[in-house]
Amino acid sequence: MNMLPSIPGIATFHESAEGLTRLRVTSPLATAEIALDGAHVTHFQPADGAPLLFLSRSSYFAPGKPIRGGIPICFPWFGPCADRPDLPAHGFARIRCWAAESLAATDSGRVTAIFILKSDEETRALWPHDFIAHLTVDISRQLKLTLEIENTGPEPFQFEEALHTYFAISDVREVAVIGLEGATYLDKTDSLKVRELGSEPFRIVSETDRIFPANKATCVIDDPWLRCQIVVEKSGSQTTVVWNPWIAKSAAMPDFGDDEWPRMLCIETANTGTDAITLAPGSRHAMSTTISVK
Ligand code: TA6
Repeated sequence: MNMLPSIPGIATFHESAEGLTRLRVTSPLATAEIALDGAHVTHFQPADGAPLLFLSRSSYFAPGKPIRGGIPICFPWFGPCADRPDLPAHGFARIRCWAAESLAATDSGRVTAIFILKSDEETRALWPHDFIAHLTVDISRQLKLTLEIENTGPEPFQFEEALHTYFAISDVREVAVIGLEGATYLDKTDSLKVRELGSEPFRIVSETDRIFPANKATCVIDDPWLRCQIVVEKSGSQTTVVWNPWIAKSAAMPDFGDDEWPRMLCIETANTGTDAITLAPGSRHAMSTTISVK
């Protein structure tokens, strides 16, 4: 249950029929929406621009169910849990209800919301460590998310994380991804084989699920039909993941329309695998992604 007051006309909390609490931002600079479940940004649209985030029309919107689209938070593991395959994919942060800790707006309409998730008995049963997670959502003509993890326990722990952003595009067969030229990647569609991109901007021509380790590059989605470029900058992140399910995988996902795959592309800001973070007791780690249009 949210206890934070709204900012009338700028940032207001709403309870949905399914029991989800959402923060709706309508500022002169942008509109946005964040579900407290998963501290999940489900919508971002800069003023005089198009929505930048994809959201499946078939997505679940129910407590404990991941939302398909927007910016899911993957923590404390990415993908299946290595030693507990029975546990939810991508960790539990995206299926837990976070609390809104603070909300502020400037005179120019820039809105900053901070959400918090603390370890408890339920999380410790899934992952035996104590932590505090903060997600700061900074909304202006651009969108900046910062995920900060603090180790509040007595022992070091290692975690993976991702801001698993689904971008709204015109047609995945027409866009190019700039910034990863020549980069090494692990191909999840082919037993994690290690491959290298060519010198041309990266185009999607089939199911694509690639992990780029030790990669700090800014990525740009060049969308000729929308006549825009979506810029994805990041800090505190060594892994980039690029994903499009294409035809067969889309048909296998109950919370994703069979015909939706052309209109989305995930460019994920992450720390996974060999880039996983080890945190000493009392220390913190922050990872940010900044999304803008040029
Ligand atoms: O980031 C790509 C990926 O790991 C894919 O392998 C696919 O599983 C995708 O995430 C979506 O995962 P989800 O658990 O949300 O269906």
